[in-house]
Amino acid sequence: MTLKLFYSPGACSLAPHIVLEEIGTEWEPVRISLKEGAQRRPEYLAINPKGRVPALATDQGVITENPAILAFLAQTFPQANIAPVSDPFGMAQVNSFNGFLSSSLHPAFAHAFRPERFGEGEEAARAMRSRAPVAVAEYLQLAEEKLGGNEWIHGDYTVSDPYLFVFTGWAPRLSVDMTAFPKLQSHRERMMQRPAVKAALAREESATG
Ligand SMILES: N[C@@H](CCC(=O)N[C@@H](CS)C(=O)NCC(=O)O)C(=O)O
Repeated sequence: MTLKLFYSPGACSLAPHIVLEEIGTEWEPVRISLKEGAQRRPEYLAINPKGRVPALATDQGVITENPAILAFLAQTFPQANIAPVSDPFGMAQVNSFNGFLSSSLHPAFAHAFRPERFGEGEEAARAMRSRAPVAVAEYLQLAEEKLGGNEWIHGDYTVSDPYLFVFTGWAPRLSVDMTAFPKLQSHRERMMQRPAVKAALAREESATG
């Protein structure tokens, strides 16, 4: 299977980036700089007409949307043990949490990062920027409670953990006080110890990776 991940440093594409490192299969990273607006260039729109990262090119075609990419990787590489792929209820839990991240937590950040997408004018933008950290904190509280006394969000390590890691990394950009979420902070520290996380972050931070 030939796999190509289109990612941008620091974006939500970090989740499948880490997962590909966990799997250890051969794959090709393709950097799409959001800073430079590369996601809106015709050559990338031909890959993902939505103009967003991540996109995963496979032998069968392109997959977009984090929850779909993460489930595909877990199911394609069951030996990597990154989701309970043969347990429908367990898999539903993973997809449910990933759906929550993609449809609630991520858009809460988007209201601060890209307010022009949701309302017109400076007043609307100001209102969204001021409300976004409150919504983010509410959603992080739900994740904090779900984590409970476990090391990983579903007990065992799954694709949900790198996906959550993306957003706990973004929270300080909205001045969300992460000391209010000690379990999520420990989760972040555990994630940072993983060789796959170190490798993905090193690639994203390098000028050429
Ligand atoms: N629902 C999509 C969201 C993807 C998304 O919004 N990606 C952001 C980066 S985190 C992006 O590409 N933004 C570029 C833009 O909005 O122009 C997913 O979960 O994959």
